[in-house]
Parts: sequence; C-alpha cells; structure tokens
Amino acid sequence: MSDREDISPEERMRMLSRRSFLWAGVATLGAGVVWQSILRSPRRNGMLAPLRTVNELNRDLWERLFRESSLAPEFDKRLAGSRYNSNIGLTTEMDPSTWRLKVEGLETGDRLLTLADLKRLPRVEQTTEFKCIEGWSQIMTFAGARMLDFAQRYRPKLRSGASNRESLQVGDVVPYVWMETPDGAYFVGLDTPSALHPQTLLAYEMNGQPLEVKHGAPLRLVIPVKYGIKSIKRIGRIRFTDVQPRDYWYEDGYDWYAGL
Ligand SMILES: Nc1nc2c(c(=O)[nH]1)N[C@H]1C(S)=C(S)[C@@H](COP(=O)(O)O)O[C@H]1N2
Ligand SMILES: [Mo]
Repeated sequence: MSDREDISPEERMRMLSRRSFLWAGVATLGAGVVWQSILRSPRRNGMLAPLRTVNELNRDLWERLFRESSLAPEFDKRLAGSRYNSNIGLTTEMDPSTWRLKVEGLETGDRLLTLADLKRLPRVEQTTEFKCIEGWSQIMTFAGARMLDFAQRYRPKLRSGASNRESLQVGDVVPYVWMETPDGAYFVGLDTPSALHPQTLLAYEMNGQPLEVKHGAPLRLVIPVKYGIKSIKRIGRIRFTDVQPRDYWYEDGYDWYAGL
C-alpha cells in the first residue's frame, strides 16, 4: 500500500480500520490456537498442565508475600456464629476416649498423644473469619493450643545444618507439615511458616462449647491465614516432613498454597 497524496482522510481511516480489523482477527485466531493447545495438554494434579504452571508461579508469589507477622483480623466473639460444610473423613464412629494423635517427624521419633496432652498446652481463644473457597465466610470462635506452642513442646525435625536452639526457630524446621484424618480419607499439606503461624490452632472447642463431631471433634485445625479447605477436621496424624506432602483438594485441581 503506497502513501498516495490523493486519498481522502475518510478513505485513509477506512483503510486503517480494515487493517486493524485484520490484525484483531489474527490475534483472536492466535489466542484460539494457544487456548486449543492448552485444552489438549495433559493434567497435572487435577489441572491442565500449563494452567498448573501458572498456578505454581502464583503460589511462589504468595509465599514470598507471606509475612509471619501479618495477622488475620480478629473479631468480638459476640459476632461469632456457626456454619457447617463437608464431612470427608468424618463418617466412621469416633470414640474420643480411645482417640490418639500420632505425631511423626519429631527430633525424638514418633509420639502418640491424648487430648489431655494437648489440653496441657496453653489454651488460646480466638475469633476469626473462616473463609470457604466456595464463596461463604463465617466468623467463629475457636479455642485450643497454638501449633507454635505444640511445636515448642514436641520439637519437629530441623532442616539439615540447622542447630537446636532453646527457643524454636520456625525457619529451622523442615519445610512442610502434613495432617490426615484417622481413616486417611482427608489430608492437607501445609508450608511450615503457615502451619506454625501464631494464629494457627489445634482446636478442641468452638463458640465456647466442646467441638461437635461434625466440626471435627475431638481435635481440628483452624488456620485463618488459609482458605477453609486447609482447616482439617478430626486430625489423626501430624507429620513434619522434608517433602511436599499430598493434599486432598490440590489433587483435585485446587491451589496447594490456598493462602488468603
Ligand atoms: N476432615 C475434613 N476436614 C475438612 C473438610 C472435610 O470435608 N473433611 N472440609 C473442609 C472445608 S472445605 C471447610 S469449608 C471446613 C468447614 O468446616 P466447618 O464444617 O466446621 O464449617 O472444613 C474443612 N475441613
Ligand atoms: Mo470449604
């Protein structure tokens, strides 16, 4: 196309818009081709592989933004209510008197703890907003032991090279924590800085009452810096580990980190 002097401004405009229309078409086609190839790609942990790659970049970003000192907002406990969601891993009979918490990945080997052992740790009550990935949220009050106090009492394995100090250094602990229900049907993987965040509780009370079965009796996790999927009900096992643990919803295509 030569730049002729005798084209009217109107004709020039029409040519320009025809040209941009063409480019818009090419771009749309290109995006379509890219999208088709994404749709044809294999799945990785329940998500199309290229989308999972972007999801993991996003997770790295969240992890870097996470600050141990940043706290989830707390509320007046008169605002607390209750809401129930799903019950994976809660369907078998539960006798709290025979329930034991298996703890693995400690410096001194494995332990079997009773609810009384957990109640000997300082009792912390906390009113936070529980956020489910399905879109609802609910302010609830929980009481129990801080995971941080738990780890201070039952010392987890340290990363290689880290030295044992009087007060636990979260950065020295192995990078992951895994929890599962006694029947193994529900399980969550956590990064250690979130698992040992000062607001992360091993809760045995909710809204001033002993935890009900449907809310995870005798012991559940409450981790306000994560979406509700990570707040596992009815914990049977806690493991401190070097390898990224399995996670129920991650394997179904959700975000592993699930941070708020
Ligand atoms: N064992 C177990 N824990 C679980 C779940 C589950 O199905 N089984 N659901 C999770 C989800 S998606 C949410 S939103 C919360 C709901 O907790 P609530 O029923 O006490 O409100 O528990 C989480 N912990
Ligand atoms: Mo949820």
